Amino acid sequence: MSIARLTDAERAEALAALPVWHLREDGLAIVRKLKFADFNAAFGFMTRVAIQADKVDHHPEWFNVYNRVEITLTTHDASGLSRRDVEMARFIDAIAPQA
Ligand code: HBI
Repeated sequence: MSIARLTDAERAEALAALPVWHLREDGLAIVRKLKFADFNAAFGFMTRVAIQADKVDHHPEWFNVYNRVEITLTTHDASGLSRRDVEMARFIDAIAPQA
């Protein structure tokens, strides 16, 4: 399914509203690093994200070791960032433990 890549202005606006995410050096993805109480909490979080990802057909690229999770969001079909990444980041921020 084709989806529009965010313009530079849209990307800057989106990032301003996602302060705990940073833009990957190539500008094509956003990244957030999270730390949980333990592995059980981290994997429970990942399970909730996985269910949402499948529901909206938009899947993160992520890394987990013990209580740490690193999430990268990009839209393969847009070869960069799309509104689907912003929507998934907002979902993640809503369920992540508050720092
Ligand atoms: N997930 N992050 C991400 N980016 C995509 O472009 C994407 C996806 N999940 C499924 C999906 N696209 C489908 O629309 C097919 O293109 C695989």
